[in-house]
Amino acid sequence: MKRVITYGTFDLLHYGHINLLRRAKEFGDYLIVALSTDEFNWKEKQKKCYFGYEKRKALLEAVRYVDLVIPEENWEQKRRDMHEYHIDTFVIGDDWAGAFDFLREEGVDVQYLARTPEVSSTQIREDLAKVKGKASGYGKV
Ligand code: C2G
Repeated sequence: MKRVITYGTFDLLHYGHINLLRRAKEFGDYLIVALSTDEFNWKEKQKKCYFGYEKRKALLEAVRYVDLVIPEENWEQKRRDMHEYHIDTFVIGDDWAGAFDFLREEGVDVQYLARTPEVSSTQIREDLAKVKGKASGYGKV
C-alpha cells in the first residue's frame, strides 16, 4: 500500500483544495491530511480560520480522496510523521516549492503540484466582505 501525506489549513474548503487532494491521492492508495490546528494557524501562519479545527476536519473526512486526518501542530513534526505513518510520498502545492525537499532525506518522494489558479480562502473572504458591504448598503434610506 502506497501512503501519501499532505499538510494544510483547508479553511473554507474549495475546489482548489479538492484538486490538490484528488491529485495527491493519485500517488498512492491511502491519503493522510495533516490539518493545521487553530493554534498552529494563528501562531505560525497568522491565519484566523473561519471554521475551527473540528469543522475543517469533518469536511475533509467527507472528501472521497481522504483516508485519515491528523493534526498539524508545528513545523517540526513532518520528519517524524514520515516514519510514524510509513509515508511513501509527500505532496503539497507549488506555492511551497523547495520548502520541504529535506524530507527526501527521510526516504520520501516529495511532489509539488501546481496550485489551482484564481481560488483561495483569502479571495473568498474578500469577495464575501464586498457582497456583505453592498448588501448592508441596500435598504438604508
Ligand atoms: N491549494 C491549491 N490551490 C489553491 C489553493 C490551495 O492547490 N487555489 C493547495 C495548497 O498549495 C496546499 C493545500 O491546497 O497544498 C492547502 O492549502 P492551504 O490550506 O492554504 O495550506 P497552507 O496554509 O499553505 O498550509 O506545513 C504546510 C502548511 O500547513 C501548508
